Amino acid sequence: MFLYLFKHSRNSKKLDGTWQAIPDPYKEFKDLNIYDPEKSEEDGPKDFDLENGFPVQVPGTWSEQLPEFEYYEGWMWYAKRFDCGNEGERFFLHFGATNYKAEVWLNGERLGSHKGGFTPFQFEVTDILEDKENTLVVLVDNTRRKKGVPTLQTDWFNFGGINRSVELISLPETFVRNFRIETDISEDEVGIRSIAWLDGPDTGGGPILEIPGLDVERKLEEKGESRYVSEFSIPRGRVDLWDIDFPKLYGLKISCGDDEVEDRIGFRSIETEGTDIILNGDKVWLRGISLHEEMDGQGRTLDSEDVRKRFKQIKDLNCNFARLAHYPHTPEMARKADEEGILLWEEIPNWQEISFGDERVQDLIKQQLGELIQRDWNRPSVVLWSVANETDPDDPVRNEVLPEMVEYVRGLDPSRLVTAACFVGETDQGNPSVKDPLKEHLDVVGINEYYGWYYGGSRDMEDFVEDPQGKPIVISEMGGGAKWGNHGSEDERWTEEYQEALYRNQIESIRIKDQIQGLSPWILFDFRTPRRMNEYQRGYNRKGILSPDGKKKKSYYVLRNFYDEKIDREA
Ligand code: GCB
Repeated sequence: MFLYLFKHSRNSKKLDGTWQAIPDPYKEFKDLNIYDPEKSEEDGPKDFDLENGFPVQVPGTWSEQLPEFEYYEGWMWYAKRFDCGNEGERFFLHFGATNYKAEVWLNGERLGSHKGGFTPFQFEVTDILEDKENTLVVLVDNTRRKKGVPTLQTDWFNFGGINRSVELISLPETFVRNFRIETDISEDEVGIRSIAWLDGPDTGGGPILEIPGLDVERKLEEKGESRYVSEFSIPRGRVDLWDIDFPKLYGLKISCGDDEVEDRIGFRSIETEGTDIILNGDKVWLRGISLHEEMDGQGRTLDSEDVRKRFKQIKDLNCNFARLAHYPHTPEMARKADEEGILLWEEIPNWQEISFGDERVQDLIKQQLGELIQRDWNRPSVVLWSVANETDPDDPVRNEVLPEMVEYVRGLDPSRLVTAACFVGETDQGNPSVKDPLKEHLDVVGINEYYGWYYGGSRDMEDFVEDPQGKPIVISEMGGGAKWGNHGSEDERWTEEYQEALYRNQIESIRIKDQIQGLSPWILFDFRTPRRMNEYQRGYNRKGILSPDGKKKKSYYVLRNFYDEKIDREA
């Protein structure tokens, strides 16, 4: 099993800042022959000079920083010089996210490559790293691929670049590679199972887990293959559970020899019971919103202030839930959600026309699921892993592969619920229903429905056929487009009034359905996409209830009032 190197709280040096970037649209340079430190101008003119490329900021996207390369999809060579400047016995280069493919060289040696634009990856560089003047070269390729995840078509902008930080992590020879905390909560006690994985030569002693707020100090016992485990329980009355109204976090430390990691964790249970979703033993209705990871003018590079702004928008809307669509967002989102008491749905870009029959694509799906899950599996806010969005329920290959992915997720993390965003189906009588056979394999069924926008009327969900024996349903998308400031009648598409009426009617139709246990409309704010170019869109999907710069459309208030009422009823 691939094991993500836990990065939070580590001794690391950020390699962010200005890098050199050189576009290579003809894919001329292969295997780093673009970079020849020995070559000088006397050997002839240099057409590509990595010492002197376009200056770009990392983290960041060239699509926003180099106007002449806004829509460019292809190869971009990145280079950065750095001194090590850190003490340590082992060193790793950590990339938060590079879209889509990255191939990496340090001091002329190829470290490897990684596919997938939103998940982290790492290379050990202990034997290659110099104290001074290291040259790091990254070939970033954001070419869309038929056999990629996502595939050729998406409804979001293909921001190319090194979109999250690059860091040099220094570690002792043996270190804690990752850990997972699982909880089992009963009336009398909170059972805690902690697993830690070590990397490096056996130093004799196992890792020690400390949770000072609960007076816990436990030595983990070796279970083979560098895996260490401890199981114990604490009287229920001594533990404050993590909950949406009281997101209690406890400091945690795992140490082993010279290594130590710190985190803040929460104890909570999440399960389903019939058609209900149950958090810490109580039914919870998911008052949610979907969102992309995007900031106007910055692509998908968010700093902590941006994350704070997003959560303010989410909280102001009276949400207790957010769907982080359609790919893994920065890990800071889940850390903030932990603090704010917002439940999260996380997913990978397994979106629409994926080539499910291809084994390499299946491996890519698993790889991205693994990278996301091992990154965020200690976040109490994350309650749902989603395996796919709007894939074809009539494709027999898909119907074999996706259940395997569901099981793969459960194998990696047995403590959370598994979902997928399915297309809404229809009964033979033409009533909305869930027909996707994948529902049998999921814990919670997400359905995307666009009644009143792409088809049907905005009240059609009134006829939704419920299955009292079925599973909880969350409407994972519904909505329609409106340009902020464009006013007219309720019948005129693209007006705020049309969108407002659509929200009102949709909400009236689903609020009376017992099986529907949550809603995350599409979407919090308008986002960039090259597929939407009409006079109201001009490169933006306008289904946001906020404009890209946060101005509220009329639909915003409809949703906020609905959630407000829901809270009142719960109280
Ligand atoms: C969907 C997709 C989402 C699109 C949205 C739309 O069903 O899941 O990625 O952006 O519809 O606006 O059409």
